[in-house]
Amino acid sequence: MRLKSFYAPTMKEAMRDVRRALGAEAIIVASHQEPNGGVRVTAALEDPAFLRPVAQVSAPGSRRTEEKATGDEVPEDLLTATHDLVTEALRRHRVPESLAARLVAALDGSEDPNAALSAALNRHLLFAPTPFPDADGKPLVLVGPPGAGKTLTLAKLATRATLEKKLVVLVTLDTERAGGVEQLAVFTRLLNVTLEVVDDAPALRETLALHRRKTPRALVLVDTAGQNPLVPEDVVRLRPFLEAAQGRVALALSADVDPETARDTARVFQAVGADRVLLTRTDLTRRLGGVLGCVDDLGLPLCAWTASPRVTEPPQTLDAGSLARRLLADLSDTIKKDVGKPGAF
Ligand SMILES: Nc1nc2c(ncn2[C@@H]2O[C@H](COP(=O)(O)OP(=O)(O)OP(=O)(O)O)[C@@H](O)[C@H]2O)c(=O)[nH]1
Ligand SMILES: [Mg+2]
Repeated sequence: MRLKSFYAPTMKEAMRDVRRALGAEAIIVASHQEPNGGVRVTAALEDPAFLRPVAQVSAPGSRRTEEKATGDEVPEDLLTATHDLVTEALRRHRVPESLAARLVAALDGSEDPNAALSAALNRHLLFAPTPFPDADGKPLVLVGPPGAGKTLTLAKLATRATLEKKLVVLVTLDTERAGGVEQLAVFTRLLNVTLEVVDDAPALRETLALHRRKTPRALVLVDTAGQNPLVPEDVVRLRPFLEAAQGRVALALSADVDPETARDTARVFQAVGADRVLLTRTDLTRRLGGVLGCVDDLGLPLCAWTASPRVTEPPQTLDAGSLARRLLADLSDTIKKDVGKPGAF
């Protein structure tokens, strides 16, 4: 995607210039009232050919963008446009001001907004390798509040691994809640995967040791009962299980919770050993700012995300590049609906 800013005394004239220079396909990315009373419109086009020299579009005397032939030099207005686009994307996602300001300040001047935002995210947020167990042979334990998506995420991982003809062992500690075991049993029956139901930490240790001996190459996925983060004594009950598992402990954090709830939740689970965040339910919100502010505050790395209730759609790696693409893609999706309605900005 290429970006360009246009200045004109009125919105109508700026839009006319955009259409003249970039054609009807242009996507309006942002518009701002300038302090001098003019208007600045940032527009984008998927086709990089729009930087071809075109006829003069500025009226004499107005502060408008001059079109520029393609060349090595990055046009000044493209840099401004990247800055505008990222700022707008972060604003729409309600990224907390302090994090947004640091990200914008870290934009490296790349004319590609994805690359620029990705570099800035890499600088200011932490990303861990996915805890998918085939990465290092350790079990993956998912912890989190009720309904965060732990069981579905593990079922997704088991489904993908089974399709790849890998051996999978699912262990559930969710024995108290009515239907907790049955929910996983349905998946494991369908997938023909071993399900171990474990009540206490010594049993977990023995079960895992047994599988390490019997099926050392199996992916071991451990589901836990949802714990209320507002009752820290409940969350602390996880500790002996996590010590027994000696695995990777990821917090399943639902992206569609408010920022304070995300922070309260992550803090409590981090205290018992969760060392990375797997974002769930990301398709249920347009605002990732709350969870991004939370991982920023707590210094917790992000590792993966889910974006579908379907068990056949596996979690994806969440790194700076994929996060930048999501933040900016959401912007262009909403903007496409608003094209031709500059007042919407
Ligand atoms: N749309 C969507 N729904 C999801 C996603 N992840 C989980 N869900 C839904 O969220 C609900 C809760 O998911 P579960 O996997 O049962 O959550 P849990 O963390 O195991 O919950 P407890 O066992 O009660 O602690 C279910 O309706 C899932 O289908 C996701 O990425 N997108
Ligand atoms: Mg569950």
